[in-house]
Amino acid sequence: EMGIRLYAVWMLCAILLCLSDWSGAQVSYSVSEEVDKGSVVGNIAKDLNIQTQQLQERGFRIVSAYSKKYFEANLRTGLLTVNDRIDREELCPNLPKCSLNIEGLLSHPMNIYRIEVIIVDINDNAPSFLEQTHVFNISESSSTGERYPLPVAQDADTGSNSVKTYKLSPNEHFSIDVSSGGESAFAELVLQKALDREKQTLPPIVVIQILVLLELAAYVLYLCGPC
Ligand SMILES: [Ca+2]
Ligand SMILES: [Ca+2]
Ligand SMILES: [Ca+2]
Repeated sequence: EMGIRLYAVWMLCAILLCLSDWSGAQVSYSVSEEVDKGSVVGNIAKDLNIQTQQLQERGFRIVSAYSKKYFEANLRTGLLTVNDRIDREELCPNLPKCSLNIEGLLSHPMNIYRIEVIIVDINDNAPSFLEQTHVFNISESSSTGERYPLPVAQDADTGSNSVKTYKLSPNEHFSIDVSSGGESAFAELVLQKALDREKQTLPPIVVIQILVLLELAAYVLYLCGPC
């Protein structure tokens, strides 16, 4: 009975040791998303202080809970390399930060190393509007200074790679007021010159181009009388 109790205490200690080991990664790397297979992430042998000979002899391997094998360890060189496509937008949609957590295992005796790889965003998605055309119904009696919120453009990237600004092609009737706060930017059209439907000088359809992060998206603005 004493033996069982001692064993239980020993197991508890082992579990606690294991858990305390789990609290943080021993090594943290960062790599850009979408890099080629074979790109070097870091030197695990050097950073975990393991001799490359030990990697081979004790059968070092990378394990993770992910369905894809994103990384591979070269037991001869000690280098951790990219093994599969890493798409930040797929892994961490709508999240400002993204990282992959993997473990390195050594046998005889068993050692577990926690490795964190931070995935750095690249600008690989163009901003776009969900709708191709947006119709504003603006009365010709609308006074100057009136504001019309534009739909928000979407961009799967994060931070400075996401929607930053909107631009309007030069026209006499509208200006654009952009407010960019935090992760996204919003824009409003501001009526600068009253619309007069009867005047021949004004075309029935005014095309307004909105530039989103240097990408042009054509918007059509239909003008109508009191509607
Ligand atoms: Ca991507
Ligand atoms: Ca991206
Ligand atoms: Ca982008």
